[in-house]
Amino acid sequence: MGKTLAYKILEDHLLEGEMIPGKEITIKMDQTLTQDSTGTMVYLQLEAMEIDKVKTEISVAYIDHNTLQTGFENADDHAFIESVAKRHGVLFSKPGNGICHQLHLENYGKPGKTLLGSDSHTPTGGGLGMIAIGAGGLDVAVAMAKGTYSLNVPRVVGVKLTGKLRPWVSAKDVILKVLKELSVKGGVGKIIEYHGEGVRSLSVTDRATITNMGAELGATTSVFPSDENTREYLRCQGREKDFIPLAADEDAVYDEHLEIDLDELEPLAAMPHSPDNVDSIKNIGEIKVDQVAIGSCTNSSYTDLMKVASILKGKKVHPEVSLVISPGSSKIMTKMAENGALADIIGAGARVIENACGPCIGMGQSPKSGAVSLRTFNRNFKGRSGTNDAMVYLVSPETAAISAIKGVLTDGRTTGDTLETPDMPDFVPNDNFVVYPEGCNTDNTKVEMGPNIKPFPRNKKLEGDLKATVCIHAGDNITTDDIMPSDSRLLPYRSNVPHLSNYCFEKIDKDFAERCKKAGSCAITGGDNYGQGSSREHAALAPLHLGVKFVLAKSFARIHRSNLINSGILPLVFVDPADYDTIEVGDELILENAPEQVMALEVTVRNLTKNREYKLRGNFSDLERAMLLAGGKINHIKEGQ
Ligand code: MIC
Ligand code: SF4
Repeated sequence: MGKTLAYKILEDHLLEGEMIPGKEITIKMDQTLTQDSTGTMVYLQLEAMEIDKVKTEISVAYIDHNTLQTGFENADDHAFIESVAKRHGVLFSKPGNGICHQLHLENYGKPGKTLLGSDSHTPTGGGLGMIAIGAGGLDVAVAMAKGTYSLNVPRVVGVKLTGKLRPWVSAKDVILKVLKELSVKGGVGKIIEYHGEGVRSLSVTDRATITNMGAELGATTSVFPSDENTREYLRCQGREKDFIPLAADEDAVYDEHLEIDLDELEPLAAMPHSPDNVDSIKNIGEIKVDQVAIGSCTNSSYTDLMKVASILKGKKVHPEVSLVISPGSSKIMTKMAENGALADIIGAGARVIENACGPCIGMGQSPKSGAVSLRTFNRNFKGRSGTNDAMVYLVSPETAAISAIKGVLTDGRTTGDTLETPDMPDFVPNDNFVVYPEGCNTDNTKVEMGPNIKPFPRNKKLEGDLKATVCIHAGDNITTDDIMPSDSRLLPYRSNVPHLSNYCFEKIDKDFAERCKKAGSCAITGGDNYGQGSSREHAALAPLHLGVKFVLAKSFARIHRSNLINSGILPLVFVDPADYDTIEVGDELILENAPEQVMALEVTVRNLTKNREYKLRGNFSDLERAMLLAGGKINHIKEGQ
């Protein structure tokens, strides 16, 4: 029986366990990446593990999320990360160099390697034929300390691509189509593997756009074969030596199938407020646009921005539109300065901002009240732009640029204009933004700790009965942006969980934190796909600080479920989803003899207020059980030392 590419790479890295879907395996992690907003926790945890050098082939600490530095807090975080990176042999990418995923693709990603990143969009590396997985910070800290990562073996969805994309239709439309078909929870527990002759027509940056937004499917990761396009991409980056060809066997067997004819695809948009709320631009119609934002780890590559520049050249941004562009990396910005494309963009009236995440994570450029904002980003959750009533649509760079000129959402094909895909130039290697840790070690490098950096919260050993008051009864598809909002006001406090926890669930229930403080011991209930989106473990750490003991939901998103377990909070799934409807805020719940129940297949929680009994499942692996009993991952590691 032929093998999928995903399983070939996983088997190549297998240290423990068997490749049986749903079973836990431990794999060797070749590379890790962190970014600043999850990074402070990662490096606090790494320090707590008291290791010397990291065990990976390469680990990189990027600064790209909070680069505004409106107070001392961010600069202190950056200095802290840089100092810990030096102590443990981690490369440090200074702010201004670009967005972690774009930079990792350009400089360090290699076909056939594994990568774990403390950011949900780490699967961008799948565009290069890597198994690249997003995880909570603590998992990444452990991957650095031990060079390993444990996960449940995913099933593999084969997406067969045929045909070739037409002008004005792009990689973003491919992934929007997949999202329309599979939904934001369609990828949970799965790897999305692309194959078929259509793959050949997609560049590595096109592929990276597609694997990047596999995160929005909830998938463990997404992967493309490594072929001549991969070799060409690596050659342009001065790294042809890193190329190896990789593909699934001809007769590979996939667990599920999807087929997309690229010839038939049309420009699409994800409408407010979910990446899977997709329709064609033709059907949505010419809605008036107030803001257009181009960039983010999804669509800020050289080829994306060159297409944008060619659309804008000699034209004028519509008077009622604010167009803002954030390039993916310093290399891309440099090239576009050299070849004149930057002048074309600025000449048209676009605002060019720093090579960073910027508006994608609400760090500036919040649109005006009630605005329609077209973004080439990957998430349009309500309020994420920083403006709660903004209507954010996710579109391709081509659609964004032409709409910025016309002032209305526009299907570029209706303009009759031609649009060529630019060739990739040879980039001149430049590592002036990178600080190498050579010569530094734990003895000669001091940790720089600013006053805003507080210790990360630790749970206690699981003991006795867990009695808890329901402090929020949340709905379906709750995002980690809902649980722990992040914007220019809150991002500076990612290293200060006690402060951050005051804003937990703020956007959907502003009284949550106070209610928890009153209750002392609390529970959360949620619907389907609870905790989708970002990898931020703050969405588990803030509830931990507020006294949350367990979360009962219809189903969980992968990374958040792991983050809860890592924090010693029990994620439990209703056996009968109808039980969810019988719960209200204020109900008193009890999970008797918690340590014994955690070891069983089914858990019983009693609702003392409603006099009901609920059956729930944890589906915990042995390792997860051990972590829950110890009160979280760090405690479990310490016990073993
Ligand atoms: C995001 O896109 O939501 C983020 C900000 O990059 C997060 C990480 C974080 O919350 O710091 C992610 O995707 O994991
Ligand atoms: Fe940064 Fe946005 Fe990508 Fe997250 S999704 S890593 S905030 S650019």
